[in-house]
Amino acid sequence: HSVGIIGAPFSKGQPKDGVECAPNKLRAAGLLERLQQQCAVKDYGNLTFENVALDEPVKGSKSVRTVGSANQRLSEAVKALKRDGHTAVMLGGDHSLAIGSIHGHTAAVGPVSVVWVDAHADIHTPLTSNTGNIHGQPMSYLLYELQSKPPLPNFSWMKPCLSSRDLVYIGLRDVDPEEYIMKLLAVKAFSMTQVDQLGVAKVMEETCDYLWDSKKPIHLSYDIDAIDPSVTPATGTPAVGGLTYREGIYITEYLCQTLLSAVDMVEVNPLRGRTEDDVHSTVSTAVDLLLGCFGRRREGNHLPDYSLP
Ligand code: DIR
Ligand code: MN
Ligand code: MN
Ligand code: MN
Repeated sequence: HSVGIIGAPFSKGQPKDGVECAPNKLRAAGLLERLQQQCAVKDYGNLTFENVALDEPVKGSKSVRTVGSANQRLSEAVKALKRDGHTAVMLGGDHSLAIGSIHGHTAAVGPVSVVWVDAHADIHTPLTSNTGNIHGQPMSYLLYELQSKPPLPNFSWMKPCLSSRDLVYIGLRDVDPEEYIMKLLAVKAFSMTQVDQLGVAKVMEETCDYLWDSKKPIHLSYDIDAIDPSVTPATGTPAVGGLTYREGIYITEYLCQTLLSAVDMVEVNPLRGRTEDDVHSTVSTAVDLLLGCFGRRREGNHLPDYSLP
């Protein structure tokens, strides 16, 4: 199988500059060369996005038209990449891009399951959001059960495409009171408390048991802030008490053996680290997580012994 990479240098789903630099930073860290040692890779390059003038807040949410337009382009790009037969890798950019990525994935292959690895639930609606940042809202745009009405400008191209039954959260620890809607919808969620109770191996076993019933292709949406900020500090909204490097990698190694069909890597912000080391640690962890999704084994990637000389 082969991987198709699309860069989405976009930051308007949140207020901090720098997250748009991540796609090129991840490439500069050798992502493509290292992935090519594991599988075929096609780089689709970076998308360019329209800058919408006069994008006044809508019901308190910021840059709605800009985010809507960017996600329309991303959705088309992911759809085309999936139709070319690749596993999709979307390099963000902020997490509002999951709207277009998951929508485009679904448009190409039909309904998917989503594993959302994040400190945050990102399920605010424009009406409940206290920040107005759309990167805290993408799940509410995607879920059938939360179809937001009235419609938002530049979002008429999309329809909700995900059932709450087909979503699993891992790594939650900074969920706002208004996001209780996930409880009403009975969304499967492994907060850091469950990761502590069960261990990451059991969490992944239960995640895949839960999703396996429907056998849908899996979309992994990986927010780098799921990992503990001692490892990945260069991100816009770090939250203490996160996944260790090893837990984070284990999630990718496990999903690699499933019907993994698309991966988002989002919220890496090279301008948020205090030191070069902060940035390096964050970027190289993001690269390692992507390698883990596509076959990198910590035990080493050995040839089967019958092919040894
Ligand atoms: C925060 C979301 N709850 C908000 N923060 C996120 O703005 O609504 N950080 N998603 O990654
Ligand atoms: Mn997120
Ligand atoms: Mn987050
Ligand atoms: Mn919030």
